[in-house]
This record gives sequence, C-alpha cells and structure tokens, in this order.
Amino acid sequence: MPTKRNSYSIYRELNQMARKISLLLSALVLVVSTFFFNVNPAAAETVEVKMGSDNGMLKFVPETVTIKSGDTVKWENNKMSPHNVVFEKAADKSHKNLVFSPGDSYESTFSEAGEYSYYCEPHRGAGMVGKVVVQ
Ligand SMILES: [Cu+2]
Repeated sequence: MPTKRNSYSIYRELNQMARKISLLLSALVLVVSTFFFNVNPAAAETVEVKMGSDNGMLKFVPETVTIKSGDTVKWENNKMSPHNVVFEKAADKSHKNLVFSPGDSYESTFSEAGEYSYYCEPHRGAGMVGKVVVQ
C-alpha cells in the first residue's frame, strides 16, 4: 500500500517541519527580547535608604541619594523608630504613617527631575532630614 505509506511519511515530515518552525520561533523571541532588554539601559532602579543609622543615630542613611528619573527610593526602618517620611513640597511622595518595626518600608517613585527635601516628623528637631536628587 504505497499511498498509505506516503501519506504517513508526509505527515511525519510536516510534523518535523512544524517542530523546527516552533523551535526557530522561540529562539527568535528569545533573541528579540534580549535585544530589547539590552537597548534599554534606563531600566528603573530602586535605591534604599535606612531610617536610623546602624549605630543608633537619628539619621537617614544616606542622607542624600541621587537617582534617575523613573527610579524608586525605598526607605527601610532600621533603628530608633518610629520614623516617617514627609516631603516639604511633594505631598504625594510622603509617607506620614509611622513605622515601628525594623524592616517596615515605604517606596516612592520619582519621575520628574529636581531636588526633593524631606524629614522624619518625630525627629526633625534632631536633624533627621534627607534629600532625593532626581536627574
Ligand atoms: Cu525618625
């Protein structure tokens, strides 16, 4: 029965071809996504600021961070709590609710260049102030 064998081998060939095409496609997707990842060096970053220094000072560490537009600042509670983060001129970036437990954190993302001064409400008088410089 030559016709039966022929249709079977055609089916097998098509099957193999489909497999090759799907392999090729997934390889292509990988290459294209790698390309996009590489040509986008402006991938947003998150910069951490400790609330309260390791040696128990009422400070933000570091006091000034310089970031790029689109980056995020994460304030993490460290020592001498409670703390909070209040911006002088950017209320939408403020986190007024106090943190008490080590490891508690806030995040704000900055999309516009400028200098953003902030302070910790309970410890402002003690000099617990900071600044975010967005380039
Ligand atoms: Cu504080």
